[in-house]
Amino acid sequence: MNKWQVVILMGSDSDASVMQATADVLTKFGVGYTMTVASAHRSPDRVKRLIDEAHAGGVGVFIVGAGAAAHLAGVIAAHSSIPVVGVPIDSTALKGMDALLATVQMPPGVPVATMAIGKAGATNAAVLAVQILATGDAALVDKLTEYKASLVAKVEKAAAKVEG
Ligand code: RP5
Repeated sequence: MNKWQVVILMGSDSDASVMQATADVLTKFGVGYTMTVASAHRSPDRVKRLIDEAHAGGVGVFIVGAGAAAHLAGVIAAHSSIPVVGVPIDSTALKGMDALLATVQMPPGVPVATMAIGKAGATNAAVLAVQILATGDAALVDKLTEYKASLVAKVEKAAAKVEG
C-alpha cells in the first residue's frame, strides 16, 4: 500500500488557501496525500526531487496549483507519466486567466488535465483524482456513487427551498 496516493503541489504558499479545498475533498474520500510548495521558476531542482520521490513512492496522481505564468503542472507532466491535474490560481491582475492559459495550452503528447480557476477547480481536481484512482479501487467507486447522490440531494433541497 502506498503511503500517499496523491501529491498536491503548489507554486507558492500564497496558493494554499485555494488548494486546501483539494486536501479537504481527498480527506473526505479517505485518499492519502501529501501537500507541499515547489516552484517551477524559483526552485526547479526541488520540483525535480519531489517528482523523483513521487515515482519512487508509487503515487497515482499529481494535483498542481499555480498562478501567473503557471508552468509547474506542465513541467511535472514533462518529467512524469503519472496523470497531472492542474488548477489555475487567481493570484495576479489577470485574475487567473494567465494561469488558465499557461496550464491548459500544453503541446501534443504532454497533457495536463486542467480544471476551472480557483476553488471550484481545486475541488474538482480532487474529485477527478479520486475518479482516476477508482479505476482500480471498487471501494472508491462506491464512495463516488455516494458523493454523486449527495449532490442530487443538495439540489433537491435547494429546489424545495426556492419553491417554498
Ligand atoms: C506563482 O506565482 C504561484 O503559484 C503564485 O500563484 C504566484 C505568486 O506567488 P508569490 O509571489 O505569492 O509567492 O508562481
